[in-house]
Amino acid sequence: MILLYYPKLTSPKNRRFPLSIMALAAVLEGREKYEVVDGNLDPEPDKTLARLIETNHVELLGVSVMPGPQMVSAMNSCKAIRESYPDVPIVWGGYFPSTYRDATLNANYVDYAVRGQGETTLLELIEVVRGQRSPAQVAGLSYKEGRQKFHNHERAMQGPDEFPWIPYERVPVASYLRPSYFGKRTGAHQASIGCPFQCSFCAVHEAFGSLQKMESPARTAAILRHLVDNYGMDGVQFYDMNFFLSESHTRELMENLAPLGLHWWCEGRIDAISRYSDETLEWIRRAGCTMIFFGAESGSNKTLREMKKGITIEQTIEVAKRMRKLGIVPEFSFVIGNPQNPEEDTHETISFIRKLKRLNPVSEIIVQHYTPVPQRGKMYGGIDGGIVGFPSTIEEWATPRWYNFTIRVNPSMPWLQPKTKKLIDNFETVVAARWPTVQDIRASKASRVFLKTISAWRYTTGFYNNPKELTMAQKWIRLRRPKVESI
Ligand code: B12
Repeated sequence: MILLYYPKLTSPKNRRFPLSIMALAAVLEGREKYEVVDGNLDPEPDKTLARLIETNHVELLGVSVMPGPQMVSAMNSCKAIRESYPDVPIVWGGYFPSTYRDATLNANYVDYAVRGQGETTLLELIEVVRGQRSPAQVAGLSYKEGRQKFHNHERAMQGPDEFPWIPYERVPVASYLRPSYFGKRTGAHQASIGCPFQCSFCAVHEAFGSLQKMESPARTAAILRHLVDNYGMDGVQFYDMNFFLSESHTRELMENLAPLGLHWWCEGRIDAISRYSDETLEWIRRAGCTMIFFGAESGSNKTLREMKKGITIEQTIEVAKRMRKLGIVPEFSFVIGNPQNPEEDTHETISFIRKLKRLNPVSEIIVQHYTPVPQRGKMYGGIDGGIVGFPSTIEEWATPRWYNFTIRVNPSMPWLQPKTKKLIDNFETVVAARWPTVQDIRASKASRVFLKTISAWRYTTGFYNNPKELTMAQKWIRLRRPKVESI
């Protein structure tokens, strides 16, 4: 039996489909005996894993690991399993091992790391553990022999249509369809893999290279139709890194999605949308698009060039205006704190955000501190070799210093003066209070009005210092800030 494990990374009420292991389940279905264990659903996943190991011949435990909370859960579970069942081979896949392959293999409770796309690599790895293939012959695999580590060459990307559908019947679908701004039963789907761009602050191309392959629009619509008809799904979040690749593909996809009557969220690029015709944008609206997440990143064209972002602030302004006309909420995300001039970058970006808010007040704003990740090319901010090396063990990644770095809340970067960091955080607090996110469906109208009222003077005068009363009010009302879903 093959065990597929998705360690806990969020609270039960925020859980979504564990898409990574569901994609792996799709290629095992009908070929291998397997079980799926999701720590976001199962309150005692370690006990479930132990029970499955004791009652079956488990040939491989496959663990999906995103940096941050999920890495910590994966570390704790795998240590326990290795101690009690030392003969079960353990493989980690997902963004953590793809980005930090050596740290992953340094753990004595991880035997293999799968980098990038996992379906075919997993099938070949099963042959390795059965002694039918050498690990050296598996593209995308990292492994160790004694003290030596081996990182095989990258695996060529396969498009979603080359794999079977996810076997939804193998997971409790209804428990994953959650209430959100987009629907009473919101699901998740990824309609493409990879991203062709090479933004020098983003983790995606380190893991997946710079290529994108799309699912055919007819298949995307058929899968969603299955979820609508059989499980009553009424909203969906598309987790693609880049949902709108070309205008012709977008048109075809929208024509396929429109009859489903879904409300949905996705991530799009500002340059792509700014080039689309009014007619295509109208199709996007008609197909049920409610909100689009855009990486606007900075209020300076110089910084955007340094990030290799491929957009301009003029395009962002254009998109903010077009979204307003169309009635789709744009969610603009910013990565603040260019190491070369963090103060200037922060001031320029704050004033740009204020301009966007004037042009389109419903825009949602996400403010993040620049937190470097390994790059295949040069790192944004000219910091190659300049920041202290990344941790070489999973345990060090789990320490508060590196945990806070990973979740991007408090990355403690040497170039960011405490004064500037405070300004960024205070500004975020004031903006989030002045325009409470529509995505928090629990917040009452009265609490929104209250927050807007008490924060108005700060936003109007630009006095962001020490907004304690807003932090307290937000805590008291338990209002959530806009969530970073994907960048
Ligand atoms: C959905 C998502 C989330 C959801 C998780 C939903 C859930 N199921 O509960 C939420 C919102 C909770 C989340 C949170 C975070 N996320 Co997130 N998230 C994503 C997102 C958008 C999609 C992931 C996904 O489901 N993809 C679909 C599946 C099919 O693809 P996949 O996961 O890559 O899996 C494939 C391979 O990786 C591999 N694979 C994966 N697991 C395994 C296991 C085995 C055994 C094998 C063999 C292969 C394998 O095979 C799979 C099929 O090919 C990605 C961006 C993206 N578009 O990929 C970011 C992303 C993974 N998140 C990221 C980050 C940093 C976070 C956070 C740590 C920080 C943050 N503030 O965003 C938080 C941490 C959680 C927290 N509590 O704060 C980063 C990771 C980058 C990095 N290396 O540092 C990403 C890449 C975004 C980015 N561009 O920076 N996230």
